[in-house]
Parts: sequence; structure tokens; C-alpha cells
Amino acid sequence: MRRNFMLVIVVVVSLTLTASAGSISGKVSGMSGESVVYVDTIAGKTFPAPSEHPVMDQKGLMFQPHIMVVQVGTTVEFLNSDKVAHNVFWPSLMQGTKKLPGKNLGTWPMGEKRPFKFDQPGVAALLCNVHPEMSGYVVVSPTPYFAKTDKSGEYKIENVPDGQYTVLAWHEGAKNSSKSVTVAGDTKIDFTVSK
Ligand SMILES: [Cu+2]
Repeated sequence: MRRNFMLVIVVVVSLTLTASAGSISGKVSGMSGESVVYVDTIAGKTFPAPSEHPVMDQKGLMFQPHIMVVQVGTTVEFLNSDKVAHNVFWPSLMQGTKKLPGKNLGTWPMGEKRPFKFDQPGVAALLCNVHPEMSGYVVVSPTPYFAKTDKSGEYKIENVPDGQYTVLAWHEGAKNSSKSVTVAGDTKIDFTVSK
């Protein structure tokens, strides 16, 4: 009897979990290469700062990865793996077409890293004032619901609670593309981006 009761509880809990969280997946097309897709600010919701510190490397005279996406509140470690000195700066933090102040982290030699905490959402277009050809991006998502697409534009954001959201697609050199969507279980959203 007790055993059956437990079984019922397990089934009910499993069904509840399945019903309340799904995923957002789809494809970003219009321009080739990687894009970032994320759920925009959710009114009345904040998320604790992640404890992981992802590394943005400067290696082979390139920012690696070229595009990084993090949740707001994340500290990114900027590493120099090259024998030459590199600088890291971004002229502004872009929130759509709105410009917030940027930052110059300075110039440092091989093997050193400097942390920076991104406490506002937006996009930092990274540059190095020693090597003008270097560029990279940190896309700061206001929510933990984000993904980078693969090179063909496919993406999947896991563990998204059911709800009504604005979902954005960002692509280097393109205007943001946004959609208002109702997420219920596994939901498909495709985007087209253009300059
Ligand atoms: Cu450099």
C-alpha cells in the first residue's frame, strides 16, 4: 500500500517536471556563421551570478572564442596566451542601439589574466589596441536561458520554464531580431537576421 502511494508520488512529480520546463530550439538564418539566441529580461525575475569564470583567450593573435555568451553577473577571465603583449578594450556596451560606457582593461604579457564582471546585459565588442585586426564579442544575456548556434545556425536552449518571453537573436554585424513567444514544453523558434 505504502509502496503504491510512493509510486503515485513519483509519477505525479515526474509529470509536473515534464510539463513545467522545456526547451527552445530552432535555426538562425539570413547571415552565415554563429549567432547567439537568448531570452530577454523577464519582468520581476533576477538570477544569481554564476560561479564559473569562463576564459576569453587571446591566442594566435585572435580572441578565442570569437563569440562568448554569458549570463549577466558573470566574471570573465581575459587571458593572454601569446608571446606578445595584448590589450583588451571595448568602446561601449551595446544594449540594442543604446550605448553604455565601455572599458579598457589595459595591456598585459603572456600567461597573465585579468577578470571583469559583466553586471549589465549587452554586447561588448572586444578590441586590442596593439593589433587592430583582432576582434571578439562577449554577449551578456539578462537570463540564464541562452545558447550559441553552431555554424549552420542551429541552436537549443535547455531547461526553459514554460512562459511568455521575448527571445532575441544576435549576430555579428546584424540588427537584433526579436520574437514574442509562448514557451510550452519543447518550442521551436526560427530567426532571420540581416544587416
Ligand atoms: Cu593584441
